[in-house]
Amino acid sequence: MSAELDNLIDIVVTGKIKEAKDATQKALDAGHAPIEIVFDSLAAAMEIVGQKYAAKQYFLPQVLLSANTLYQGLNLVLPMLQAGDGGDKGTVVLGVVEGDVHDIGKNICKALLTGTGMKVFDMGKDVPIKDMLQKAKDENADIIAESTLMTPTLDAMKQMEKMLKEEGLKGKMKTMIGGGATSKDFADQIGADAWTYDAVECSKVAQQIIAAR
Ligand code: B12
Repeated sequence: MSAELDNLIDIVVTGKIKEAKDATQKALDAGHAPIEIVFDSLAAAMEIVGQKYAAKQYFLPQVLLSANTLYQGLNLVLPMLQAGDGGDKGTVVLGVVEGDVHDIGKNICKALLTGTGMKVFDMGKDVPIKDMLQKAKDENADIIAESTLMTPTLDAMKQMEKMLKEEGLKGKMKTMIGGGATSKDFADQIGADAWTYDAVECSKVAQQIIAAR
């Protein structure tokens, strides 16, 4: 770790929103790679925030402030990761499922998937499954990638598998799921084609799926 990365963690955890962009720039200037800043500072800070929330040291307003602070830095580094924008190495429809607004992880996945040269249609957050499926059909997507961090919204992912089967698309369009509420076991249980723990693995597994087509 370094003083720049540590400083950025502190800024996000304590919600010093006005300082986040400059601190991110300083970390870049000090030679840290964008991916390092994303995982070792920004995502690491959110983990600390999550622990504080779970321990009731932080409440929703602080969590929201930290998330907004994080975005000041993330918006600077994510474009650097998605240099391959508009590529033709496969098509992905990506979104956070209906009922869930947690979109930080999904946005990191988007940047890394785009960086591999895939065309990524980002449906945003709180997206009805039927809209995601419709978009996947319209764009003839190779992969539908769904994110959720909440247990009550897991059912939407199950619904997606059901709808794909009903429409005869299961297997033709591959599903990838991720986000804190998901697991490999859950993916196996609902019949999703892939699950990964983080965004780096997400882009690797997506490439493997496309290569196997
Ligand atoms: C930040 C945050 C918020 C912010 C979100 C801001 C935003 N724009 O995203 C705000 C303040 C809005 C928020 C609101 C709420 N939150 Co909240 N929040 C968090 C917190 C602290 C951090 C989440 C985060 O951003 N992590 C950092 C990112 C980088 O990690 P990530 O999303 O997991 O993504 C990585 C991987 O999972 C993976 N990945 C992610 N998506 C995908 C997709 C695919 C396809 C793949 C392959 C991989 C993949 O790659 C990513 C990068 O490596 C978590 C705590 C925690 N431990 O997660 C709680 C947490 C998720 N929240 C929780 C709750 C309950 C809520 C609220 C319901 C609270 C309330 N009472 O209103 C609301 C939800 C409202 C709604 N309907 O969605 C709970 C969920 C519990 C559960 N299991 O259901 C958690 C776990 C906190 C807790 N311990 O209780 N929250």
